[in-house]
Amino acid sequence: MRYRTMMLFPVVFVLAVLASGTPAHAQPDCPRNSLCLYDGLNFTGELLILPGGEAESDLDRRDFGDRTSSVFNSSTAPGALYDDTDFKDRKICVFPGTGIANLGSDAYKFNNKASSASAPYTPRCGGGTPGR
Ligand SMILES: [Ca+2]
Repeated sequence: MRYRTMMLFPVVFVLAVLASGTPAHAQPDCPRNSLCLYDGLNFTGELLILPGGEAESDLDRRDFGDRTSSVFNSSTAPGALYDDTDFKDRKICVFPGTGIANLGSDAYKFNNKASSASAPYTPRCGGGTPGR
């Protein structure tokens, strides 16, 4: 077992180097399998992490109500933001491996509006505006 682990290490190392080699559009600071909400544009500012499977029906509880300006989904399942608490009103879907750098853009008009959010692996994102 020990031998096998040592053989895998160089592969993991190479992948890590490749993943960090994207200077043009820096990868958002977001752990794997999470929906990451940022107070600032372009994945900056204060960060709220919702790990896969988690949902928050009232972002005020995490001091993050009406603050989200950008969002990134590092998981393999859709996540979503909602205009109202309890996953109600307008919904912005954030598809796997994508982010929205400016929720205030004309395409979304959703800056500082999210009041609840469902993280990846919740079945709440059947439609809505795709993330990009
Ligand atoms: Ca904000």
